[in-house]
Amino acid sequence: NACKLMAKQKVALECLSYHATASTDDTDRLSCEEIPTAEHYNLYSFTFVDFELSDEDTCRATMRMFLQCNLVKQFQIPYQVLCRWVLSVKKNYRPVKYHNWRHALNVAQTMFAMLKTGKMERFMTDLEILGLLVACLCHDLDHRGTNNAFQAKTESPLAILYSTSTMEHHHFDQCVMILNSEGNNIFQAMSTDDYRAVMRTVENAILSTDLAMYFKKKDSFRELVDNGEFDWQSEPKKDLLCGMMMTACDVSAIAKPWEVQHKMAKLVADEFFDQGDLERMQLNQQPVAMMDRERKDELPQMQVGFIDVICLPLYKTLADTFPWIQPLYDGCSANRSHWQDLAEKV
Ligand code: 5BB
Ligand code: ZN
Repeated sequence: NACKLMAKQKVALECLSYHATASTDDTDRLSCEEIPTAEHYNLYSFTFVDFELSDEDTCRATMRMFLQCNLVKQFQIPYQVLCRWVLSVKKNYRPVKYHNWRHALNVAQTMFAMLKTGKMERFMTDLEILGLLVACLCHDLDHRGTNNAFQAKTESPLAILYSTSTMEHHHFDQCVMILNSEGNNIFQAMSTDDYRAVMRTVENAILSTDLAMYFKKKDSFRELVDNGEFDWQSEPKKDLLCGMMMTACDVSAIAKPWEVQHKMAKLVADEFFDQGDLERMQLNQQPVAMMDRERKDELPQMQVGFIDVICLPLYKTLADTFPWIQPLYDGCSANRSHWQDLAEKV
């Protein structure tokens, strides 16, 4: 209909006016550099932290994950194209407080650690591993620091275009847009069948990062695990597993060592508070507690709620079938007692 077309035009104009892909200079520089080892960046560990890495190092660490999974050889990804793609993805994150490029890198690194150290790569084909890493790096592209509810309330062009999972559909669109940009298609050497399959994996994985999707699917995942499922190969089961892994990686800041979790939670809170300010100013609305900077004191209690309702149950279910990812459960559980202590002080 006409309204949808106009929204599409508006979104398209926004995209076009934005300089989307990496420069030749940056691409040449990254492609000439030596890539330090996975151990150098602590990539195999669930305690990986990005704080000390330079922007260049975040790109080199990303390159290392693709090399370490042998994806460059396996899918004949031209090295220069991979470099340009990584830089383009980084460039299409906005400098918001939490949902920025560093968050994307952290999510991808947790996926890498789950696959390798968590020994979950045995359940995945190489094509699925490639799709999952790409999805993690792209899953919050062009995030504006505001959530789906905000898009709906402000009737943003994106919300008119996609009434549900608004931002997640946009993140996937941005991912496709980068891949379709000159010199950025890391999937260019693949057969049509592989191309279709990897895009399916990427789309399912990115759309699964809508927390609403997680709530819709978590019970059927728990049921499979309770029935002792060990064969994850059928398409619906694989999609479900990939979706749960994406959520586990997306919220994995909650399982980091306490000092790191404390800092990350402050970034999450600051981004929420900025949205709360926008709601006050633009919509003349009282924000919910989570977005109200006058209610900072309730943050520890909210983190305990977040851990109890979402994180611990998810990590528990996963660790019940995939015991090597227990460190995520343990890290999260340790942070719960820290937040609980702080909550009792107020
Ligand atoms: C989460 C679900 N939401 C729809 C309502 C609020 N809850 S919550 O009560 O579990 C909650 C989660 C409340 C406060 C929170 O952070 C305060 C700093 C959080 C929280 N969410 N805490 C975190 O450390 C992290 Br990580 C997150 C995830 C934030 C991204 C959520 C992305 C959703 C996109 C639609
Ligand atoms: Zn995310």
